[in-house]
Amino acid sequence: MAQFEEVSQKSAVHPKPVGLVLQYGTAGFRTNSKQLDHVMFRMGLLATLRSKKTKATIGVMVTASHNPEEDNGVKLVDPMGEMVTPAWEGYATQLANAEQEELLTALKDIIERETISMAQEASVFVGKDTRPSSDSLSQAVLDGVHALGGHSKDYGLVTTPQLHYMVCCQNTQGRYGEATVKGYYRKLSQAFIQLTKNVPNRTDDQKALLVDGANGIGALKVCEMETYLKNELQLSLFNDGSSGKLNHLCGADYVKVQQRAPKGVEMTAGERCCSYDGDADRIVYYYSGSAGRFHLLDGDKIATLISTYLKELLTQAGLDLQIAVVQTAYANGSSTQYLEDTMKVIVRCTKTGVKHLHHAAQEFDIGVYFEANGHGTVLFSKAAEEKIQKLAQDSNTNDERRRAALLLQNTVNLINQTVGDAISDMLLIEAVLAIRGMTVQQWDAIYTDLPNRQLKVKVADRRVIDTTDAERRTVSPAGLQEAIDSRVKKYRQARSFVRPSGTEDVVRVYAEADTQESADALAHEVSLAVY
Ligand code: NG1
Ligand code: ZN
Repeated sequence: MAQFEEVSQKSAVHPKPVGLVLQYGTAGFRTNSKQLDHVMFRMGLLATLRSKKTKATIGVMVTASHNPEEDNGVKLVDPMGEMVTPAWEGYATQLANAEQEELLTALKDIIERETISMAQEASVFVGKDTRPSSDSLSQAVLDGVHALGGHSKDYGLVTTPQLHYMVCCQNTQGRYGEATVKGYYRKLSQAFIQLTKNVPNRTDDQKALLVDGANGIGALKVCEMETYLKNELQLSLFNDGSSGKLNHLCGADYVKVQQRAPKGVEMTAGERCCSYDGDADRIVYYYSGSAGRFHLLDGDKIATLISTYLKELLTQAGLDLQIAVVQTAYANGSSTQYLEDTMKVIVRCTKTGVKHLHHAAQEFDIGVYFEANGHGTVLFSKAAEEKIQKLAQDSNTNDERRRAALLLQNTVNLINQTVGDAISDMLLIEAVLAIRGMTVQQWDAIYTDLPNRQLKVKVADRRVIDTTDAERRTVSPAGLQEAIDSRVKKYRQARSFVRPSGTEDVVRVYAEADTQESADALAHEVSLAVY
């Protein structure tokens, strides 16, 4: 077929280095950008097949998120803006690893297994982050799409959540919003302005927020959005990409893992600050307390703030909707305890990786999910959205209930339900703080984090570690879990686990305990047990 001839010809321009094997992991393919040209071309092919199969628009995002600037990566986005299914992750791995002469066979194998009609039209949206390598790599994706006769729309520089949003808008015929970057700004800023407009006496200080853009795409996009916010939020942007290197000594991952302020942010005591990661799908907050002590408000604190706010509104609105918070093993023990014991909300723990959290959150009327690293969002079931909307429009209801329903309605509009979104989350957090009249210190004081430490350990083969119970325990190699247990026993309020990373060639170690010294010592001892 002519189509396959074109694939053959074009794939020769994007050759695969012989013997190179890559895995579609937690966040798609991710490695040094020099190894990715063939993968990008092939993901263009695969996205086109996925589009034919689903008869919907598929997204391809070129980014390596918080990884160093030299890396890059690619992730496919399914029709409703979610991650692709496990079977297709498998196809992605097969296709990426097929040697040059096996490519057509691998492609035809997928077509056959999925009974794809090649006559079906295909549409693929492509986006990229600000890495120098992203230009040519996104071009390789487009080459792949065109080689199989697919239609493409190149959004160019967008955040990962913006691309997810575009895909969802497109596939819901505009019901979710308009599939343009401007449409995204308009929807979110209108919801934010509606939410904050009746907050009495918001001072300039309360409207001020310091933003660390990680020298990435988020910096660029939040600048574009600022005019839409009509001074209701006054942002001071640092690490805007004009001089510093992407994610270098800055960004959400650096701040979370190092538990310190990013380079380049001039913060004075008590000022609210936040950091995005390299593709703006994560956010963490922080401030400098008395005596310059650094206070971090991570994904767990964000989930707590948002779920407390939503629960209060549901009570005021008299809506009987079930709310749950979904976390991973990395959630601070104090947050889980607070949510379950004080807030009395359902808490679920899933494996690391947004797709797991997202799926678990879909099981509830309202599912708030956040990874401790600041990746998360809120999902509303269709029925929940309808109930909220109905009440908001019901002129017979009393003022308090109606007010709560209107707040809930605008909250729904402010949230990017397709995936964690630093810009949308930031606006939501700012709105919640304003509505509840809370300072960042009061938010921080909701509960006190247990001191914790995260370490990375390089091992010969990280895949020998197998885990269970949402990655909180290891089942192999033999003896490792017992070794961890015996070390944990020595400390108070302690917990520790290890798991192979899905995005880096390392084993991650997490430990928490009653003091920082104990958490550090425990993490260190457990890393030694991993070798
Ligand atoms: P890995 O490398 O599998 O730990 C990291 C994050 C995940 C997720 C992915 C994708 C931690 C401990 N892990 O995964 O939560 O965000 O990257 O970006 O933060
Ligand atoms: Zn990211």
